[in-house]
Amino acid sequence: MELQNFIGGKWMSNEELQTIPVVNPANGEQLAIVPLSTKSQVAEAVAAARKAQKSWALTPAPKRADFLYEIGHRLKEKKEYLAQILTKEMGKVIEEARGEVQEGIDMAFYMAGEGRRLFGETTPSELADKFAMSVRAPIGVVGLITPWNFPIAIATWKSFPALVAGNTFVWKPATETPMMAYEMAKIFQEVGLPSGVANVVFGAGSTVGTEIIEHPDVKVISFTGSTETGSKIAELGGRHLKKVSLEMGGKNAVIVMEDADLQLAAEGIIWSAFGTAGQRCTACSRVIVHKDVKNELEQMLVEHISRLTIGDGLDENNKIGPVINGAALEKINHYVQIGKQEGAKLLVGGKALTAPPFDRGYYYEPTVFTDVQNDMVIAQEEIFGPVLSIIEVTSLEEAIEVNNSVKFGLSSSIFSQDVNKIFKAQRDLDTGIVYVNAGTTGAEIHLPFGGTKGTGNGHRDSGQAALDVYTEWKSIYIDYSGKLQRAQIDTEN
Ligand code: UN1
Repeated sequence: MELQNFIGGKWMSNEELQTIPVVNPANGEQLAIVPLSTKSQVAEAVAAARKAQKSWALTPAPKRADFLYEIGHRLKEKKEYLAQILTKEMGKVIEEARGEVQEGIDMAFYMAGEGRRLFGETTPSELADKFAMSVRAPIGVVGLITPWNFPIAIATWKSFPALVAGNTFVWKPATETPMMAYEMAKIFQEVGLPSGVANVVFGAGSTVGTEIIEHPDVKVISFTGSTETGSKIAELGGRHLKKVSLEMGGKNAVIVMEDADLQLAAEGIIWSAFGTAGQRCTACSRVIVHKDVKNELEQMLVEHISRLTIGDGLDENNKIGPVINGAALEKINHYVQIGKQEGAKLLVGGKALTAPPFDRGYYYEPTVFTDVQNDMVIAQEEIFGPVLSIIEVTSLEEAIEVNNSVKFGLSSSIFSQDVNKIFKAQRDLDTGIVYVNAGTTGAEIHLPFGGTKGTGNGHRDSGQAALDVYTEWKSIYIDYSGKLQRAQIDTEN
């Protein structure tokens, strides 16, 4: 299969473009080839998006939303087909792939509903016979740069609010997962989205992304990915005065207090640490546990891990699939070696799986370090793999301090049955998402998604908050007094 750019409603030829293979991380098989676009494809896509934007913005929002309903229905019809492709190109196990496609379906219907809301505000004017209101105005062409770990869900978090608000977009999907973007483009075409409203440009490295960010006709950039790339985008976007929305790394923790339901906590930790092979920005990579229950919790975790089946995600029995590629496997292993050198105690795991049937894919054992000190590298940096660090504390205050001591602030969780501890924790945990008696993953699409500190730059994906990224507030004053009323003239003195 040969993937093609989708620009101005057309499939573009790959002639004169270099192509690279798309590989199944479960077994190294080639799934497709994908073109590496250059500056001129990006320019073409932006031109198409710009040309389409005016009439798209003038299309009534409920009519724009009708396309999203249609897209939602198509996603629903194709759910199993898409989930299979997703598992093949990204590696996550099939039940998670289905769940991810479902996130996209939910987002389609949720944002479609927005077509009949997109609420503005009316407010009294300071002056008589004057009406004041503010409305959400579309911004123009937006650039979307999306990651490989949630190739469809995250794309819908960004593209659907952008569309319903009256913007058009140029989307650069992750190099590793272009097939989901290709399938989305097919759906955009099938539902008859006007030409140029949605454009997909494939690429690798920073060429396409840089071009999108620097192009003067792209007004908003929405990015999810690593903190390293995000900071570069912020700098480049800042230089060109772009509105930039960034969703980046996490070092998410589960806090387990002495009064917690330990079995529930262990299950929550296992799911959020090792689901998606730990490759979620919301993944739990630290357990901050009260000393009184540390040993018991560790035993439960080891027990649970012994039952986790690893392998190709297409096999319904497997709970953990491969990591995305060889470079990711090496990076994970590198952190594990650092952990050992730093003196953390390896409780379980610690190796890549290289014997058959794992030898052709990229598999890493679920790994747990204990007796981790908070200043160790493995306790501070994002590993983005199935590696968990256990840190012991003696009070809730200490647990919160440890949680907040990292440079990220995406998700956190507390297991406790004490209502006072729970309320204090939800207030003081410095993350954009807080869970009580649940793991750190599983954010729902109708709530704001994002984090504090190094995780983001104040914007949010999902929920109503996403509309703030893709709209500009416009304040409108209508004077119906029939005379010139001079505002802010102080006549009393
Ligand atoms: C991500 O890892 O970037 O909350 C997104 C969750 C999912 C989304 C994760 N709904 O874990």
